Amino acid sequence: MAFQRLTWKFLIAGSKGSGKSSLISSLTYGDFSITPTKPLLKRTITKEFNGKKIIIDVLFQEANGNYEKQVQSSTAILLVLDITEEKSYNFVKNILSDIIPERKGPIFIAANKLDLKYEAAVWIDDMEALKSEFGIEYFLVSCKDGQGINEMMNGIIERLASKLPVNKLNE
Ligand SMILES: Nc1nc2c(ncn2[C@@H]2O[C@H](COP(=O)(O)OP(=O)(O)OP(=O)(O)O)[C@@H](O)[C@H]2O)c(=O)[nH]1
Ligand SMILES: [Mg+2]
Repeated sequence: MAFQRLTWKFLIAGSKGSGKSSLISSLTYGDFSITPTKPLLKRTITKEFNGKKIIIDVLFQEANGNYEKQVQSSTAILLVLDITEEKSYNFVKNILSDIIPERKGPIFIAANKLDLKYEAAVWIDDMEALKSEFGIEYFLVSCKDGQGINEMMNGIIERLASKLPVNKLNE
């Protein structure tokens, strides 16, 4: 079968301690407790679309303080918020207000620490409010116990792949 290889870079941004590094580790090592040692970690995903195999190298980069350049060079932005911290929600809301007007590319939200849902300060109604204000899809996840992580990744990949121009898949 013919195949095509693509590279996508995901920028992972969010408030301090929201779980950015943990999410990158969950997605690449399958274990949130391993501290990423490199600035970019890679996970290779193979998918089939319209009878064509595509191999995607997904690079994950944790945002630093001054991430305007990083935003410009990324395929997608994944915003991480800690559902036990209202300020983490506000942080994401502020990023969205800043970058949405300048950016057409896809943005997703990981509402993290779902294992601590009984201590949640942010819940589904808040996430729905963000979704309707900014038109952004969100996923409830826990890096700690792995809930929702694969579903999120599959959802994001499907969404991005559906935007690939069909002629790109037929090259
Ligand atoms: N209970 C729980 N703890 C989590 C989860 N994800 C991350 N943590 C913990 O939250 C803390 C912060 O996680 P990090 O991944 O270091 O967060 P970060 O956003 O990379 O933090 P900075 O790089 O310092 O901004 C650590 O103690 C993690 O173990 C989760 O899903 N559930
Ligand atoms: Mg970190």
